[in-house]
Amino acid sequence: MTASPLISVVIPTYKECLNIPLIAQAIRDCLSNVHFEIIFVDDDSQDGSAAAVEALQDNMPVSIIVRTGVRGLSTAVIEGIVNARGKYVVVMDADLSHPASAILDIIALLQSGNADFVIGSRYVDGGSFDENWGLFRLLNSKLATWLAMPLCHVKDPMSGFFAFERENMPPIHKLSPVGYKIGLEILVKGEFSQPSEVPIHFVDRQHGESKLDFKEQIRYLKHLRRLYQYKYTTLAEFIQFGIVGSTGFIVDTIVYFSLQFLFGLGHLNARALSFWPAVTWNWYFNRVVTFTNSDRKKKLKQWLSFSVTSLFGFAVNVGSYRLLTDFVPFFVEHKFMAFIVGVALGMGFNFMAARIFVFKPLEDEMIAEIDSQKRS
Ligand SMILES: Nc1nc2c(ncn2[C@@H]2O[C@H](COP(=O)(O)OP(=O)(O)O)[C@@H](O)[C@H]2O)c(=O)[nH]1
Ligand SMILES: [Mg+2]
Repeated sequence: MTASPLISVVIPTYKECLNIPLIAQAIRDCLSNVHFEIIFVDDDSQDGSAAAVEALQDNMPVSIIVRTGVRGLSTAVIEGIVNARGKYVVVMDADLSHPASAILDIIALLQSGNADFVIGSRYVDGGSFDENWGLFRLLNSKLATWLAMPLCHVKDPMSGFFAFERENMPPIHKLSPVGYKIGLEILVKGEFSQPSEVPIHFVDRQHGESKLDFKEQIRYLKHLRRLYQYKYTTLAEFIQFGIVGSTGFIVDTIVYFSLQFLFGLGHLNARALSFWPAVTWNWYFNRVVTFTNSDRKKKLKQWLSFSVTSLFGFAVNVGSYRLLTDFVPFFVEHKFMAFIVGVALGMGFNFMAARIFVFKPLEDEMIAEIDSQKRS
């Protein structure tokens, strides 16, 4: 086996046979003095991509992995990285949108020790993209970028052009990319502390079609949710718990009034009964939305323990209201403030009890496994 290359360029491809020789040649021209390899990872395009790579093999160190029966940019990139041998891995698109001429700048930045993850970026000073981006495409890209900002401190986290030292690749079992943005996934889960960006001019593709469609954008939102859940677990859960709780409050209110006005129940009975549909609603949506990364307990048992903790939470809510309005002069005057404090305390109690007793968190490995089962 020959010595390991300095740089492995990983290129996911799907129906890019026209672009393959062009991108390979561009990389070779730019890396003429460097030991490199190019790994194409193709999802069985059947358009002559494999033959196009073979035709190049006499002239340069290129290889192609053809995956059959699977599709997906992110998993293709992971597969390429797993098979890479270089000290540094560069991931880029095949469609010539990413300039090969930036690779050496990117590697130099990694070698300087001033960065541990480098992005070829459209949005830093000196970066740009083709003029003909319509307003919608621009807004779309900006919004998507903006949503990812709190996860990582870079201007172009959506870029598909990025590089890092191969030994810093996060463990595969931690990765659960649901869509296109494998760079963002690696950046967040690899816990890189010095991400940095090199400006590039992003060129629109000349050959072939973009595979980024509306479905991919929805997947991106799901992916973001998971990354937030990963990075800011408790805060993300608390916010979702709050949203679920507010919708549960609406259910509670509707049932409370319906029982009285449609079924003629007294207000105390209505109050006691409306608690149950509301608590069931909250349990269900906390199970499928808020605490998706939790122990998959049997439904009935979990519903019961959720109901019990919610009853305690309700007691905390009403009990604190009672205490404040009986004993604290400020709240005697401002009863609605006591009501708010009671709701907040009850919700805080409910959240902690739900987290600790009802929806126990799973290990990262288990979460990744469940994600991959869902995907397959
Ligand atoms: N292996 C593989 N590559 C893909 C897949 N989807 C897209 N790609 C490649 O990933 C890169 C980026 O895709 P592209 O369609 O250009 O997305 P865009 O640049 O966001 O419009 C290109 O090199 C594509 O050929 C896929 O399902 N599998
Ligand atoms: Mg592209």
